[in-house]
Amino acid sequence: MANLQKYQTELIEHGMAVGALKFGSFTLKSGRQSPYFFNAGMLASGPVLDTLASAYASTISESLKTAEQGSPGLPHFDVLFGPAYKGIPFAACTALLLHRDHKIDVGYAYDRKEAKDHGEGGVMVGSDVKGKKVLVLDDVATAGTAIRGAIDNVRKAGGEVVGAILMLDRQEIGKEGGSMIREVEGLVGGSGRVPTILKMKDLMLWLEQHEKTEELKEMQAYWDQYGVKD
Ligand code: OMP
Repeated sequence: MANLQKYQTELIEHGMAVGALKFGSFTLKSGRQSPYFFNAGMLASGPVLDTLASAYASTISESLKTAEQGSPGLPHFDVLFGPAYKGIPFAACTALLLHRDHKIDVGYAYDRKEAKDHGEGGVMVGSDVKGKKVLVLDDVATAGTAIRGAIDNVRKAGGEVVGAILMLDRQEIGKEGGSMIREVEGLVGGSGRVPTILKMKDLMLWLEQHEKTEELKEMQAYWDQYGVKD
């Protein structure tokens, strides 16, 4: 079985230490009863933001390299877009680390939840996305509603969405029975265009490696019922 990258293990363990990643019983937006929940809003200190943004930056950098070598991955982009609210600090910090640690220089942008009718006006803030290649950043995707909304907003502002980067792909089947990630990949240009730091299967691998048998059993049962088998 493949091993976890260092930045993946760090995000899992740091996420658990600050209470953002929990195992137990949680009701999701979809109504499903889940044995785990990752609340990215709790990744709210300098050190844990460092862990998260480093993981986003490494995942983006690896995916760009993969594409350069001719395999499915992210194409070159100009602007990293983080939707309000949580996406804003995450995109800003990731843009900074892409520059500092990976020598990848991009702008960053975000939107407002409510349009402003004075000053600069509009809903978009930061680097202009109009006519630019944009990578959309988001935290957790289950059915893909949040990430689809962010993609739409960038398009309305004239940006060309060339990919999306997620913190966690829960790898769940949607209402129509298909894979959410495949659908979102289809929206942004195809295979490899939606890299993720973590997938549900990575969390299961970590539980297995740490002999967390009870949690792993609950995760396996949930996977059997709702996991994407592709
Ligand atoms: P979708 O919009 O269906 O993809 O679900 C993403 C949203 O689910 C997130 O923005 C959260 O509001 C919520 N969520 C989490 O944050 N963490 C989880 O582990 C699971 C969910 C969820 O409710 O599915």
